Amino acid sequence: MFQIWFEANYYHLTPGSNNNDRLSSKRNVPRDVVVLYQVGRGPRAPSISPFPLKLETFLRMAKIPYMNDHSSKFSKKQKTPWMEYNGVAIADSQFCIEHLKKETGKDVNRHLTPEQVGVARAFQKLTEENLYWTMCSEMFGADTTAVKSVIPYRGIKLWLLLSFLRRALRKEMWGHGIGRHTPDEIWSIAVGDMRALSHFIDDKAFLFGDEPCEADCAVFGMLCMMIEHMPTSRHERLIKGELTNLVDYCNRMKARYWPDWDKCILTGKGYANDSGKIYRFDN
Ligand SMILES: N[C@@H](CCC(=O)N[C@@H](CS)C(=O)NCC(=O)O)C(=O)O
Repeated sequence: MFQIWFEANYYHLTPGSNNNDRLSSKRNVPRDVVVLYQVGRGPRAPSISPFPLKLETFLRMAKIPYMNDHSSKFSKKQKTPWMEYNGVAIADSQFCIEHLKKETGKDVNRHLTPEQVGVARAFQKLTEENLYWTMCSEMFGADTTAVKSVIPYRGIKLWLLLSFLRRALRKEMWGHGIGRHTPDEIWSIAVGDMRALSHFIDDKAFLFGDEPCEADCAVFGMLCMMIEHMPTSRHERLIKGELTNLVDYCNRMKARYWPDWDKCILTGKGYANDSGKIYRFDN
């Protein structure tokens, strides 16, 4: 979440009226292969942001071939991630998923009842539109240990970046509304959300039993940030200390969709920059 805004604002954003202006290259992308534009890999999880990790996990779950573009180029909405599919650019992880479902006919929610689809959406929104902001507040609050553990800079560069991100984040959190609460109130929201997830998952393998669904991608992406990229934070301590079924849940998702996890994280054994490598999970 840091490098992102910095790079977006200082290096990569160019005015453009539609996403297609942003399609990077004349490179040959085979038909039906997604190009996933995201920031570089993270030190302990395959992304430093929950949303690219959600989308990449969905591509694996739905067995849609893809390649990454780690150039950190942002979408026309000035966010990451976004994707290119058969020459069309789509911004926002969820709109990417909706577009791919329509184009490919793949549905990873087939096994859910309409009631479960409703509950899945509610938990996804709790995670992405509420819990996420409590994480931003925690990372850019008084204790910056977590954010420093993922920023690759030191000294003045680190200070400048942190100051810039803090200012940008404060504005966004105020606009969202969460930034108008006290730190204790924000923490109480975070605890309520994390406990709700933990209670709902309980001892199930995934959100709705033995078969994962689309919302699992979003929940997994967010929980991985707390577990891997927020060291010493209250979020990490609560999950690892008390809500340990959430750690087990992430480990199951990892085992199922990320057998190459170590190769996709900067500190992993065998890490390799995979920009342009085509992933196929169709067997
Ligand atoms: N709804 C979007 C959210 C994406 C998002 O918020 N990405 C963050 C990175 S964690 C971002 O790009 N923030 C830049 C900004 O808000 O300026 C999605 O699902 O793709």
